[in-house]
Amino acid sequence: MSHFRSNVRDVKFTLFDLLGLDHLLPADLDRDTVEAMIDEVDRLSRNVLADSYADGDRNPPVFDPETSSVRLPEPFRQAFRAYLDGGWWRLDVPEELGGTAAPRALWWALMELVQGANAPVFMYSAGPSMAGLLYRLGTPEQQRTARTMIEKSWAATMVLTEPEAGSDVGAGRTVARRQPDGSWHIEGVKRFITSGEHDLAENIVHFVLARPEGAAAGTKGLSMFVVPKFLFDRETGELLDRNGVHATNVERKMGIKVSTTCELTFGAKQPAVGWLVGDRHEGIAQMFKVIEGARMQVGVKAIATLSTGYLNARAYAAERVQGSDLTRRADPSAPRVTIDQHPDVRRMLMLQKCYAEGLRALYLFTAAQLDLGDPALNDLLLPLVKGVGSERSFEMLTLSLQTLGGSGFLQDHPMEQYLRDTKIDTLYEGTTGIQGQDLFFRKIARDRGAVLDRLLDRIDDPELAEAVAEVRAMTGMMLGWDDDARKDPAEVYRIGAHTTRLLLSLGDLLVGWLLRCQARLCEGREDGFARGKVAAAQFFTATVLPELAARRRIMERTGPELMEVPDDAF
Ligand code: ST9
Ligand code: FAD
Repeated sequence: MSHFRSNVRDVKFTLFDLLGLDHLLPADLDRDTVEAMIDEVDRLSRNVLADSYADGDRNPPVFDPETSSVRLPEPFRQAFRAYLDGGWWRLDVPEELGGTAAPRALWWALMELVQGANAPVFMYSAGPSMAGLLYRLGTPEQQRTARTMIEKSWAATMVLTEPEAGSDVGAGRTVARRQPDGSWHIEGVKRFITSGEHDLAENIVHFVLARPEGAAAGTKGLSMFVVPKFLFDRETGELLDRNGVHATNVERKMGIKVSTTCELTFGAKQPAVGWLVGDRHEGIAQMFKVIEGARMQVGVKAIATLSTGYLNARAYAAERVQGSDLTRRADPSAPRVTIDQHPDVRRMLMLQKCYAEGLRALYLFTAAQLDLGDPALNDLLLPLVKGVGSERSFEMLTLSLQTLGGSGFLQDHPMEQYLRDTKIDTLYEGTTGIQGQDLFFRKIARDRGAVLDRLLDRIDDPELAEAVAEVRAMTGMMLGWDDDARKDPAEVYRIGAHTTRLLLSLGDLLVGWLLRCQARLCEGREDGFARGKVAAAQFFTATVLPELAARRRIMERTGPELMEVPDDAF
């Protein structure tokens, strides 16, 4: 039995009934075709992709420091190959490179299924998407390289982090020295690079941030280079010499063990030759095009795992018999019931359902903004998909495990691996702390809340009026502190103490809103799916949204105390 339990019905309901995907399809795609695509990716995910999920955890890749090479386990290789052969990556690639035009919402819906089954398959298969980016940003010669990457199924990485430059990417020390032939030599050590070394493709193209000699400090002085593992003939794509970038370590991790996380050393033994992307020094802006995609990917990964975690918990709770009905708790002769009859278990299940389905609606709504031509709203929502998606999914997966009691702690069930594999989602691609700052300083304060107001104005549900008012009060307060900080810089600490709280609160409001929109579409229907939508919206409105008032009061009472606590008092 596959560990992966998908919720295709909810995916289709959200895409078509909630978001009206029918109206966003290109001429050559109709609803039947899209539904068939979802069904096919679902089949692939539940079977071939899910089959190697546990094996990749128990038998992780083996690193040979002598040759700086990595061997991946065979079952995972099969899953990866099956995914690549399916050609689904074409939906994320420009048509000029053999791609297929498709709505972003459909792409991410399909990638929810892939990632719920085996997220590292998707992570290793970033090559075509990165080739697409190189095609859009690159020189004509780099556009040819992009074609080669696709034709030869080369892999790709995003290379930012260094030992002293994690959240603070601008602290990076890796340097780039220009060569007379127009190429660059990269020197430095990068850390934590996903898919930095493996044997799934004949070549790996690293997209690297490095600082040209003499360039400014900070992120604005960084440029983006493509640095291949093997040099190649730019006309034919034929592999030439090994380039001077080598994996010098592969980390041992808590989860996503089959995904290699590498230290990459550039230019230690021989030059690591690279080319400036687009022949323009716009590295951080170029890399953020990748980061935006990867933040979406990470949020969807977490939400996908919560969904399968919840569905596994629900199935277990419907079968596990323990205890009697609460009304007969003092009667030892009362019949034993399945645990899903206990109010406390129902509380856990309903909360998981609310977040799993509400966050699915949130990421699909976010993706659909690109299809609808509203990139500013997509920008505002991205830190929520990544930050709230990962935090709430991890939190809710602890309830999925809890639902199984002691059995949840065992490797007989996927829950413990889900939890270990999902923890990373609150960390990489910008920690939750960074997402909160991105949301407030970049996405709200810069336009004085204009895009946020536009979104909040759409929430015209009277049942949510109070929750909307709480969020408006929170952002109003923080914008006020932002103004005050112009005179007294220390006022910004008050903002910094609440950016994560705002992130989670706005996330809860949007989850509540989307659940209620779904429920409205189901009113009057008697089937279980529809009743579930109505029940979820009621439960979330009644039990989660009232917390926003307390959070707003906490903010109001914030003074400078936290920063005044002496360091040795912690
Ligand atoms: C990582 C990978 O963790 C983990 C998972 C890998 C999975 C597989 C890999 C491949 C998957 C790929 C799939 C999709 C592929 C798609 C490809 C193609 C489409 N939005 O505020 P400032 C820019 S990787 C847009 O002053 P600081 C902007 O240009 C490691 N742009 O920042 C801005 O200039 P301006 C991930 C943004 O104080 C400039 O940056 N590491 C945004 O200098 C400077 O901005 C991290 O994520 C934005 N939201 O630096 C680092 N924000 O203002 C986290 C900034 O003029 N740290 N820019 O427009 C941060 O994000 C920091 O806040 C910082 C601060 C570095 C930006
Ligand atoms: P730090 O930046 O040291 O953060 C530590 C804590 O301090 C966090 O809680 C953070 O929120 C907080 N913090 C830091 N700065 C601030 C601030 N200014 N304000 C408030 N709080 C702050 N990187 C790549 O380039 N490519 C990859 O492919 C890649 N893959 C990864 C895979 C794995 C498994 C891991 C673990 C990491 C990967 N990373 C990758 C790196 C990842 O993006 C960083 O780990 C992440 O950005 C955080 O940096 P850090 O670990 O140095 O933590």
